[in-house]
Amino acid sequence: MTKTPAPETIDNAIAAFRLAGIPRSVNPHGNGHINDTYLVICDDAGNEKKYILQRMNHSIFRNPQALMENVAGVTSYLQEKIRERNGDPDRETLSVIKTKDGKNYFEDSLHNFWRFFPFIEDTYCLEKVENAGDFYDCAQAFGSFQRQLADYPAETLHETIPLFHHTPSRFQTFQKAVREDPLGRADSVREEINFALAREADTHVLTDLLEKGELPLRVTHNDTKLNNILFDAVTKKALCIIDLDTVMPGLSLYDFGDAIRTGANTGAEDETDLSKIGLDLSLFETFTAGFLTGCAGSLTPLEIELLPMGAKLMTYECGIRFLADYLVGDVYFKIHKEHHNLDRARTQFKLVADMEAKWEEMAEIVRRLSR
Ligand code: ADP
Ligand code: GN1
Ligand code: MG
Repeated sequence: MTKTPAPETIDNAIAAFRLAGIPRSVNPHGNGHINDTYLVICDDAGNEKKYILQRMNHSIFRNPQALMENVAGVTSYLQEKIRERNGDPDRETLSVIKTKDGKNYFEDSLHNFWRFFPFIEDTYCLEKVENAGDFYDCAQAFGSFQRQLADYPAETLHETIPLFHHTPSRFQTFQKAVREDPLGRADSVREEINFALAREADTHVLTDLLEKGELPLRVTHNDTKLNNILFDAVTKKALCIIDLDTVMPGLSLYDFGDAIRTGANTGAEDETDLSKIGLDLSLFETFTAGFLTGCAGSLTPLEIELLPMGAKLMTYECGIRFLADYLVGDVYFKIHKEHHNLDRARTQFKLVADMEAKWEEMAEIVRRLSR
């Protein structure tokens, strides 16, 4: 992908879609690490109409067409479920806007891939948990997202990023980055590298159980960070789960773990003062309770027992992904300052260490809530 698309490239993309009104402004929007997201405001006979335009990151998502088939399939399926329970399908899930020639994405002459969603009005998303109630809601929403997709035809889903949460493969990629060390950065981060290497045995705990058939493969979101959920500005309730690019078969523990990694951390993902980073046990408990309710009895006893492991492994995996990206020159995650990925890796490892220190308490919380 080229760095920032030229304004005429963006205009060209906008012109390809069926929108209501005349586009008046286009501005970068949100804090995602992967796609380029813009808020497009149109004037529709005096009324403002807002849209989300995204340039998909096709160096990460190698097959944008397959990805959009997943997103279109999952969103229309969810819309149907929402209609059945008399909800609002225009607000409780995304919908894909078609191009003028009826496709759900547009490829321009520079091989950029673009898509449009209606902007869901009167919503906000959280970068940090502000109160426990929000986090409980979020947990319930992610749990019920998974439950709603339980009978989705999983065989029709394309694997948009192969081995996305296969931690042993992530570990191999990390080892390769350390070995090759193309920027000569490894010596300056030995402590972090050693922290990661010392935990190799953990990397295959979940995948081993999956391979042995002891953990069920489900349709999961796989990127359940806090800012991938929109809250309703009026009711303050979790409204809509977004960022559906990685909806694929996966483990429930991935969705649980990634949300704990982002929401139950006492500090931000890129906090440089590591004394601010730790696991908030009370938020861990809140999220666990909400997730169990959202999953409505669908988790197996082994899945429940392994919830702390899901939290630790997703945090660890994200840490080795950030550190590997730092070592190879920041080619995957968007960075906004020098060493950003290193800062991010450090918070993840600090959080892993804190989870290890609080392991028994985490296990006890899960036991208590599942009795
Ligand atoms: P990325 O994959 O880069 O994380 P996202 O799809 O998560 O991209 O979008 C980035 C941000 O844009 C979200 O965190 C959210 O703030 C905002 N956003 C995305 N889609 C919508 C939408 N349909 N309505 C309102 N806000 C949205
Ligand atoms: C990315 O797209 P975004 O910002 O919601 C990444 C996740 C990481 C996360 C770390 C497709 O999520 O896997 O956990 O950054 N998404 C992809 O913040 O790689
Ligand atoms: Mg996102």
